[in-house]
Formats: sequence, C-alpha cells, structure tokens
Amino acid sequence: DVIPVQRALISVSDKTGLVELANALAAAGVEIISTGSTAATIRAAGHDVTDVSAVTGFPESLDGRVKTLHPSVHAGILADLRLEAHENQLADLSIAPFQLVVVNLYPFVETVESGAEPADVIEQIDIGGPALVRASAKNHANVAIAVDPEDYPEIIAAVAAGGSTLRLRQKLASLAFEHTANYDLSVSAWFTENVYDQWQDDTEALGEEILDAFDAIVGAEDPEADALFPATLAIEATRATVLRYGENSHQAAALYLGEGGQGIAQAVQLHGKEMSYNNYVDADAAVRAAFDFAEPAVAIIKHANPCGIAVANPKAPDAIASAHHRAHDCDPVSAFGGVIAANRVVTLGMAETVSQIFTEVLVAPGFEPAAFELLSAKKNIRLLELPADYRRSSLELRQISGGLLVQETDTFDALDTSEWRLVSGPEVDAATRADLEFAWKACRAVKSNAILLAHAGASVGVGMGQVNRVDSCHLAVSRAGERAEGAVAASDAFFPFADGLEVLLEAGVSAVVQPGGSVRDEEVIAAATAAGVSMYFTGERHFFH
Ligand code: 93A
Repeated sequence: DVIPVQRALISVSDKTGLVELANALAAAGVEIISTGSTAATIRAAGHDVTDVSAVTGFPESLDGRVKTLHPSVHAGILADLRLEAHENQLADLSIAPFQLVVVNLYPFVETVESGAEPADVIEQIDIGGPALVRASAKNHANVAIAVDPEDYPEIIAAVAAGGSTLRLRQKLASLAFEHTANYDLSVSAWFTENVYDQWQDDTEALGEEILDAFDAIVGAEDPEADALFPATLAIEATRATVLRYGENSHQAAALYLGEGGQGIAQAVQLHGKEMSYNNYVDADAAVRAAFDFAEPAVAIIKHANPCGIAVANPKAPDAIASAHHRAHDCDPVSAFGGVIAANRVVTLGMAETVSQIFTEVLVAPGFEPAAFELLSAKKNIRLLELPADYRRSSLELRQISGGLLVQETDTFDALDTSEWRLVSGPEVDAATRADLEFAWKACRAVKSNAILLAHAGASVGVGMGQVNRVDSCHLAVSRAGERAEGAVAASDAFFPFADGLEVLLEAGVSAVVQPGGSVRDEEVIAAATAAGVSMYFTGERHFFH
C-alpha cells in the first residue's frame, strides 16, 4: 500500500515551507503542477513547474475563480487505480494521475479579521481548493493530501522513503476533511453575522420609516370617527415595542397598546425569547378561546386555530392540568410548537406536562412558583401573565384596503341554551347536553367553516378554515378517528345541505348542535332523524374569519 509519488499538484495561499517541499520533490524527480503564485514561488526557487493551465488546456480565468476546477485535474485526482477500468479510462483521456496534492485555502478568516469589505471577503471564499482537498481525501487509497505546512516534513520523509503509506494517507485524509469543514463553518458564521445581520439592520431601518407611518395612523384624530365610536374604539394607542418583524421576516411591525386595555397586549412576559408578531396573534386566539369558559379551560392554538380545547370540573383534582392534558390529546401532532392559554393559574401538574412538549407560548393569569421554576428552566418557551382583570375589547377592528371595518366583538357573555330547539331525536341526557354546550362554545374559537367534535369536555376532532362545510366535517372526523363514535358535534353555521351532516352521522356522532336556518333544514333534520341522532338548533351562528 505504499504509493510512490511521481506527480504532485501544489496550490497554496500560505507559502510557509513551500520551497523546502519543492526542493525535496524536485530532488526525488517528482513532476510538479501548480497554480499562479504558487508556481511562481517554486520557479523562483529554481525548479521546473508545469502550469495547471497547461494540464487543463484552459486559462486560469475569472480573476482566478476558475483555476483547477477542470476534469483533467479532478480525474487525475479521483481515479481509483486499483480498478483497471479507471486506469484504462485515464489512459484513453490522456490524463495522468496525481499521487500527492498539497493545498491550503484562501485566507478567509484572516481577510475577515483584517476588516475587509464584504465583497473582498467573498472573493476569499475558496471553491476550487476545497474541491481539490476533498477529492484527494476521498481517494486516499491513491492520493496523499496535505493541507498544513506542519505535515510537509512527514511527506518529504515519505517521498524519500519510496512513497506514502496507507496509514499516512488515511491520517492526512481525516485532517483534510476537518480542515474543509472548519473552513466552511467560518464562512457560514460570517454569513450569519454579517450578511444576515446586515439584512436585519436594513429591515429595522426600514421599520423606522414605517413606524412613523404607523404612529400617524394610530394617532390620527378624526372628529367624525370620534363621534361615531367614542372612547370604546380605543384606537388611540401608544407604541409599546418594535417587533423583530411582522407575519414574515420582510415585514416591519410593532405592538401598540390601546388605552385602558387589559388584554394580551398588556400581558407581562415573565420568561423567554421576545414575543413575535405571530406569537401575539396566536396568544390572543388562545386566550379568546380559553376565556369563553367559566370552568377551568385550556386552548392550544396553531396558526390562529385551536388544535385542542378542553374544560375540567373545577372540583376535579388539579383541574387545569386535566384540561390541558385532554386539550393536548385532541391532536398531539398539531400541538407541537403550539401556543397555549389557560384561564386559571398554571399548576405544577400542568407545568410538568407542558415542559415535555415543545411549546412557543404559555399564557395564563399566573403561575404557581414551582410551575414557574420548572417551566422557566426551558429556554424556548415564552411565559406570559395576563392582567388580572383580563377582558376582551368590546370592538373589533379589521383593516381592508383603504379603510377599516369595525364590529362589536362576538362574545358568549351569557350563553342562553334555553333558546335551543330540539329538531330531531330525543332530548339528550345531562352529560351529552353539557358536551353539546361545550362544543358549541369551543366551536366559536375555530375559523369558519368550523366543525368541532367533543367528548367529556374536550375537543376530539376539529375541522377548521375550509371553504365548504363537508370538508370541515371530513377533517374533524378524520382527526377524531375512532373517537368520533359517540362524540357530539357542533357546527358554527347551518348545514346548507345534508351532505356534511351525513359525514358526521356515518362517523357515529351521538348528537349535533348547529344554528339551523338553511332553506334545506328539512333535509338536514330528516338525515339526523333517520340516523336516530338528536339535533338542536341554536338560532344563532358564530362565524369567525
Ligand atoms: O478561486 S478558486 O476557488 N478556484 C479554483 O479553481 C482554485 N484552485 C485552487 N480557488 C482555487 N484554488 C486556491 O488557490 C487554492 O486553494 C489556493 O489557496 C490558492 C492558490 O492560488 P495561487 O497559487 O494562484 O496563488
């Protein structure tokens, strides 16, 4: 396994030890092929050198960006001469193999440290060099690769002793891959620090201009608007913080606090990385869902939609932990990376479960000290404490191009189920009734078209945001799986046809609540009756877009 050195490729930026190496190779009769300034240094020491361009038949070009990147070079390095086919192909192509490659890379780190301009730093990202190094190291069965002048003496000794041993080539190959890996790490670190941060500074600078515009909008005083929506509008707000970015990283964004607000915007962050725009949106949705219930409740939100909502009997041991546990069980896959809201103080029991699940935000009216201690040991979770007197704004604003839509907030302040009308099947028992009421409330937190299946105070399947109700039914049923059997179902708006309801009936739901009011109510009721399923009309819908 000793390979005599007849032909060597040398391309080095750091010329340390180069002349001594060239002296030894020349003395051993080794043919030296070399690039630009490396060839010049060896020639100046009085030795014959073949320019790499003579081997490739291609000039060193593009300011040296293309020197050794050529098949005549790389085939000479990569040929595995233990294989006859490789040997024959090289001969057919008139390419001579290399047994030794000596390369060190463009001084990238040194250039960065010199304070050079980004364009000059980028020029120092070596492409051809690492390719030579990696090709040689891969083919260490045939080629010795040196990346460090400190290894030259060992190479000189090996050449003089008749060639490199496999052991030496293996050791050099391992050093070579370490060298290129470290080199690329330095390059990527520089990109992160400079290019990426620079880009971020740009977005922030851009943000400043936009923020002035934001301030102007929010502070705008319009007597007519004031007359229409006096204090309740609470649009007068002050900028609390500039967010890292908006919904996407190229959008500037800020958080404004409405006057006298007691909502998610006023929550105190107790722990974790800075809140993002999307975190606020999801935390708001989570709190909105959890606080619709008087009993202990937990909602888990992903992309503004609940992937689990559950309530627990206030008298149950560790009720809030139980609510969380069951909310999580609704759809554990989606709950990964979710935003959780609890409408009670977070207990150690709940914290123990949450700490095992990757969670972006947990917002609650408070945390037991032991719960806080456990959760705050985790770097990635953000912990938010809601104002004690949390309440939703009474008005909702939504911007449309050129204007603003304003509406009263959809609340469940008093859920009057006495208005519900049984339209199919027998009156349900108290437990089923409680589940229907839970499902009806929980369904309101789901983006339309919303179908929510529930059992024992917990959602078991949620179908959200579909453009037709049948698809929402399919989604809810498929998420529930076997749990659809015997569950209750709520629909945020009426079934325009029987088809959606039929999907639920086929899955085995035991009772349904929906607003009613479709021109095809008869058909829908007939389907429920045929299946022997109780159905209630609420007379009121809860679209949520
Ligand atoms: O610009 S490169 O990425 N393109 C190449 O084809 C290439 N071949 C060798 N850099 C390339 N090299 C590097 O040039 C070597 O890694 C070495 O650091 C340097 C030596 O160039 P010279 O001998 O011309 O000074």
